[in-house]
Amino acid sequence: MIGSKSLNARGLHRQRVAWAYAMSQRRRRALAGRIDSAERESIDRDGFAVRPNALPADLLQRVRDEVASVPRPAWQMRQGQAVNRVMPLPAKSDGSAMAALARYLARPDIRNLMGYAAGRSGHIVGMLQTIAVDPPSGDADPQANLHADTFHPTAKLWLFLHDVGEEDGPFAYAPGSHILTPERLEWEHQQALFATAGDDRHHAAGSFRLAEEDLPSLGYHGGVRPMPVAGNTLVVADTYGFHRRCPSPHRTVRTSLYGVLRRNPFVPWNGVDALDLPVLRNRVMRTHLQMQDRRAKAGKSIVYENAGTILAETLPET
Ligand SMILES: O=C(O)CCC(=O)C(=O)O
Ligand SMILES: [Fe+2]
Repeated sequence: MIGSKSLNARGLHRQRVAWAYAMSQRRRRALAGRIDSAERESIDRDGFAVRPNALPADLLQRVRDEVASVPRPAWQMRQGQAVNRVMPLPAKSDGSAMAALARYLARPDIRNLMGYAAGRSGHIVGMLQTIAVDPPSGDADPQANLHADTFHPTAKLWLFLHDVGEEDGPFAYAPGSHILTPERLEWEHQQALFATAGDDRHHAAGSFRLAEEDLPSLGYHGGVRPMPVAGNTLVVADTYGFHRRCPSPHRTVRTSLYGVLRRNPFVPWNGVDALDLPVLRNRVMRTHLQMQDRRAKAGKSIVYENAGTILAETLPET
């Protein structure tokens, strides 16, 4: 339906975008009093919030030690010269620092902040994520193209475990591009009409790409801001705003606690998420990845390939 040209011509996509945005803004107002006012202003204005020294020092140390020394089940996908590796977090408290990271995502301040950024609170699907980029190993990293993840407010978080410098492929975001301007709405309409015909797979799937120089034509005048960070910095972003990963000019490996909050935007209330139920909580990623293994065994196409039990920062084979 999303790809139906005749419905889109009659304004279906435009309507969906406008309605999802308006409902997200209402749900945000309901959450506004529960988050830090400086972080709220940052999300309202820029579309993201940055919190330094996010983990308590002792937990940070345990997490760093564990990531460097304890192998865990990993899955990965290669996108050109970038390898995106994920490791599910334990669903139950097992005394590990990884289990403590899963609990961190359930903290009310993190849930509310992510809910605010996403325009709807709910269960944050968490994992350890390592991005390894080795420029000679393949084509350009597709995530280095400026894009919006979907057609409505939605949130991601990265808690970077180590410093990420300007030259280390930091996250970058176009400040203010999470705001639905009349120009953006018109652009969404045009994209829906033509995207399915285009040859960019990501674009055709609804994650619309945009050339950096076209930002001003959508009413966004803040450019694209790379976000190099010190280790232990939390970045929460509404990924309806345009963002990308900066290309790494040299080989880089970057590990973070990564969280995704993406919900149906057409429901009036916050919370009420089946994924919060104890039987499902913190199991989404592992279940998804185990299903990938079953598909692989059956010879079906997969996104994430089983990488065995390894250290997060093991360099991928080229
Ligand atoms: O890894 C990054 O810096 C951004 C990747 C991205 O676009 C995403 O995770 O949605
Ligand atoms: Fe993205």
